[in-house]
Amino acid sequence: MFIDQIKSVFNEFEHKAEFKSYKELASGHINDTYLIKALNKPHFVLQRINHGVFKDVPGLIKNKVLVSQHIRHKLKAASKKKQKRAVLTFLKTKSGTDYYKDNQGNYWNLMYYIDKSITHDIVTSKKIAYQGGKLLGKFLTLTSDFDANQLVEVIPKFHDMSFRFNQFESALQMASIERLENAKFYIDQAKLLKEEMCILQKLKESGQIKTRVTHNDTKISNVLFDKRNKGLCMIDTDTVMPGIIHYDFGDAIRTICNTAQEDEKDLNLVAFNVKYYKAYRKGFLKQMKSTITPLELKYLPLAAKTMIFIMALRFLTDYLNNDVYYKVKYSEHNLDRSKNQFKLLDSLNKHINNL
Ligand code: GN1
Ligand code: MG
Repeated sequence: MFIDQIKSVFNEFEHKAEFKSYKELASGHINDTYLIKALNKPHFVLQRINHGVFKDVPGLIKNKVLVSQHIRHKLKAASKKKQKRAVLTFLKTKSGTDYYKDNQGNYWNLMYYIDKSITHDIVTSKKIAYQGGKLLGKFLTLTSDFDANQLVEVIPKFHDMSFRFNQFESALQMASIERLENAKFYIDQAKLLKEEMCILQKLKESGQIKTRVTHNDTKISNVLFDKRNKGLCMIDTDTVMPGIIHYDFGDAIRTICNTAQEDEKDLNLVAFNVKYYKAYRKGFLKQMKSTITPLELKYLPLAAKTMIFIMALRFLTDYLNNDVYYKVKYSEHNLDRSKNQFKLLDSLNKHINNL
């Protein structure tokens, strides 16, 4: 039974807790994540990392452990209690490693669950947006002196637009006639935007915008808040890698400013919320003001556009590839996600001169 498997994996890790129950936390599109309740607190979060998507899981886990240690060290002036709520704490296995590999070749990692925390899929107040921005700014500030050479590039070219266009163009060659037809309007849209959507990548490649340590999956559901909606901790650090701040700012805005869920089918509900953009930006810049360069600042609106677009393109590509990458719940799920992001882009365009 699956519960026995979960329990036995949990017991491979070094802790004194007694397993009580588990529940799947189903918000991610790639990994499997479970909340493990112990007889007594603390509770835990157990993750099975998708090794089809992530080719170097030990490298990925090393990245997140090192980055967490770095952040904890930077927070050493704070109380232990505060530290535990501000950064993820990973547990070691009984044999002293940071991950457990089971006999089917699956990789697992375990961390403490941060108690009395909540997440949001949609932003419902300026406060949440502001706090989210502040927390990302803090994450980037705290990791700004981390030696990026220590990090494995877990998915090479993850946010590289030409790479994503190459994947899209290969998918166009392979796709079924039916899917090509269903997606035609969006395929044409994507082609039209290519040049503009590659601007940030060119600035990165020419060195005009510098590379830093970035989180690379900053959607709002990857931010933990306390019950009063004060930002606590950035979670899901699987994709921590060198990047530019525009990846993180833009990817966050993609979900912060969407008035609906990422896969909402009723496109009338999808719009870009400018007030939340401004609140997020304000919180972000409060933390980043001493390190952000004028050029980085100038390109924040284009970052929002680019990261909404890159997700539209990736969902569309996966649809054309018959859903080989993201978990889907029904056959048009990826196309619906892509349409949603294109609608958001359209709505953002109406406000772009005011951001
Ligand atoms: C994936 O699995 P999850 O939900 O953490 C994806 C992100 C996307 C996100 C869209 C490794 O993240 O890039 O922004 O879905 N992660 C990977 O919701 O591809
Ligand atoms: Mg993720």
